[in-house]
Amino acid sequence: MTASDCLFCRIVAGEIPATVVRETPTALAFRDINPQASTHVLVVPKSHHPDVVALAKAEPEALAEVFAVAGEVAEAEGIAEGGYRLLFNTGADAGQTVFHAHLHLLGGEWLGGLVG
Ligand code: IU
Repeated sequence: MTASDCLFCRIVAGEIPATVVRETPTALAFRDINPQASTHVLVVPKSHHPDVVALAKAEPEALAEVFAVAGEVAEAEGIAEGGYRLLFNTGADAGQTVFHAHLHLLGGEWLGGLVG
């Protein structure tokens, strides 16, 4: 499933350039163009789902693959031991701007506490 007007579908299709750091048959990891930490990588399922909940319902195995790829990227980036943050913005109030599910992998520095 792809959407011709979806930015991340177009990156997956190779129509828009991105700095790809890992690829599997169902997922793609590439560097965020506006990094919010020393390491900021986005991991997306290759198929189009507007957010992570839709992805979980339609293709739970692809969601598991997204997390597995994030772990592999963290290892490759050398941040696995220090720790990192994985998050999905879901919906406009959370700041989601690209409506193709994507996992943010952030790390390489102290990120602060998210709550409390
Ligand atoms: P959000 O969770 O939807 O807010 O995250 C979208 C991210 O996509 C955001 O961090 C952007 O910097 C990033 N991004 C990108 O990596 N490449 C692009 O061409 C565009 C946005 I547009």
